[in-house]
Amino acid sequence: KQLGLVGVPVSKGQKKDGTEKGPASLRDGGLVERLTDIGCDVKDYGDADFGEVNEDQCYDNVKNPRSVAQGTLKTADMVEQALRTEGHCLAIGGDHSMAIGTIMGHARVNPDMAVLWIDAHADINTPLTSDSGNIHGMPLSFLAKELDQYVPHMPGGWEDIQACISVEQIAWIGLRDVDPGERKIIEKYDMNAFSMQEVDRYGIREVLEKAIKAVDPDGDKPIHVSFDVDAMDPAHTPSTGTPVSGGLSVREMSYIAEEVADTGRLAMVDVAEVNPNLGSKQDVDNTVKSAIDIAARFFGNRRQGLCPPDYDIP
Ligand code: DIR
Ligand code: MN
Ligand code: MN
Ligand code: MN
Repeated sequence: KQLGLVGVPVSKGQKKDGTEKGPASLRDGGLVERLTDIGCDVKDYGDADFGEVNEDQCYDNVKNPRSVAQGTLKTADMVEQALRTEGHCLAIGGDHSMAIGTIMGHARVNPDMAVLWIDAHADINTPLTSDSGNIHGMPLSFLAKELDQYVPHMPGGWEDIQACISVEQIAWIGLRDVDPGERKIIEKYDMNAFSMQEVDRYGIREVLEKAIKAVDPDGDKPIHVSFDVDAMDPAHTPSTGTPVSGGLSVREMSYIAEEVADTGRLAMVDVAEVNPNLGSKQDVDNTVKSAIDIAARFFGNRRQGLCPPDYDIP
């Protein structure tokens, strides 16, 4: 399978330095080799250039709006090119504000995509509902057309960032830290939100089936997975900025990845919020390993094992 790899070294969508080194930590951890070993033909497009914006005052409560917008536009262009050329794309972040650019770029190619947002957090605060002012908690509010009316028009590149998907195209799995404004939005638009309570009630198999049915009822849509590593339990992904206990296990996350891969419709995956500045060396190694393991499962690595087509029993 041909796969474009795009690094999105953004950290200004939240307050902890380090996520800008996420792409390098995943590459150094052997991501490309792992993907190549399972039969992917990986073309590395390098990192989106987030540069430096000199004057980037807050807009209202929103932190670093210009830096994030400018990197977002570059990310969108690279993702669009990778998808048009390779057909599949893996974007490695970077904090989760990366997904504004990846979904924007993806929407230019597949506007009807189904989005599976796998995260402890809903990331659908608007600049006005957000307490933190961190853009990584807001990406879906910029992407969902229905929310345009609630999103103030910010300066510094945001003019060129247009909502490109509908609330109906989004389903969450793994939620366990949702803000009041986010909950209100989920209820108002009757959105497809599967928290850890649903995972406990139905099990991962039924939750995943319901989530996919919700965003892709006829089974014919290209799928975009936006995977925040904090969706998993901090036991497996400790080096992340906003860990929340009680997350998805390795088995639950592996199951999601294998089943989504099995649909044959996976177009793109984001891996967000790996922060190699946080925790011990062991924590960082575990986080990078978990992220690579799951990324590889989305692109064909299976727990049942793989055998190259030309292999014969010696
Ligand atoms: C919180 C935390 N909802 C916020 N969001 C996080 O800042 O808006 N997203 N951590 O990944
Ligand atoms: Mn997130
Ligand atoms: Mn999160
Ligand atoms: Mn607008």
